[in-house]
Amino acid sequence: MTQAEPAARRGLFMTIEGPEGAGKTTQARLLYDRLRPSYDVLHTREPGGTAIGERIRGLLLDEQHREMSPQTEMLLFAASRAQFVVEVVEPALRRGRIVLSERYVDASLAYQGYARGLDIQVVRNVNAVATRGVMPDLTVLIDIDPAVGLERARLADGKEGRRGRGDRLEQESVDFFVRAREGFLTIAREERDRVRIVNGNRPQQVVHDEIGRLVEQFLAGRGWRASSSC
Ligand code: Z5A
Repeated sequence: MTQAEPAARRGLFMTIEGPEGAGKTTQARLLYDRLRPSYDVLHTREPGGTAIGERIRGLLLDEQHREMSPQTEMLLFAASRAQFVVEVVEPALRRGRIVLSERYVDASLAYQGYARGLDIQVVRNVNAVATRGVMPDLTVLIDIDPAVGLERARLADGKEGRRGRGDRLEQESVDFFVRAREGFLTIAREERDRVRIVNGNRPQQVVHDEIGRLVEQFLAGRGWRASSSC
């Protein structure tokens, strides 16, 4: 008779959020490089490379879709997220991996809820359906003055010719991004155990040192020891 395999420990789900140009991609890469020698980490960002999610993202960001209603926008982000959860997040968590994602439900609460003006509870409910209740164990919110973030993103676009004059969302007014930032800060105040705020208005390495320490303390608190998991 063969003995049953011990069940793999469920992984950990971490997200990085913040306004446009806050440094999410920069910090996610640095954090991934710091963790991966000792942990089995998946670095991803919505829509996570799913074929369906990529098609939806194209619809969402197409600057010609100016007539898109706020409800359509919310539902499309949620639909993309539903596929991301099923194809990317849940399989990795089942395998005991650490999932590090740039953006998730908080982005919809901040942008479609607080900035666009949709009812926050409706956005929560729609996303509860989309994610089947899969929420991050830890969220790092990189906070930054939206004007600084937008300028950084504009300079990055200029250097790399990445996004031309900006996608549909990037063409919103500064007020829109100010409301989104307030939304992120409100979520952080309401969910202090999950969401940790890091000041993104400092040099990259300083921001990284703080995030790295914070995440390592979190992992140790959950019983994840370096090199014990891979
Ligand atoms: N959106 C939504 O409305 N609802 C949703 O549910 C979701 C998203 C998921 C695309 O999101 C749009 O969709 C976005 C939110 C909305 N709307 N807008 N606008 P996205 O996540 O794909 O893209 P993003 O938020 O626009 O990310 P980003 O512009 O790529 O920014 P970032 O990742 O935070 O920053 P970065 O790429 O790491 O850095 C930007 C530049 O700043 C780059 O040149 C860096 O070298 C530089 N940088 C980074 N850190 C620093 C520091 N510390 N100092 C100086 N310079 C720095």
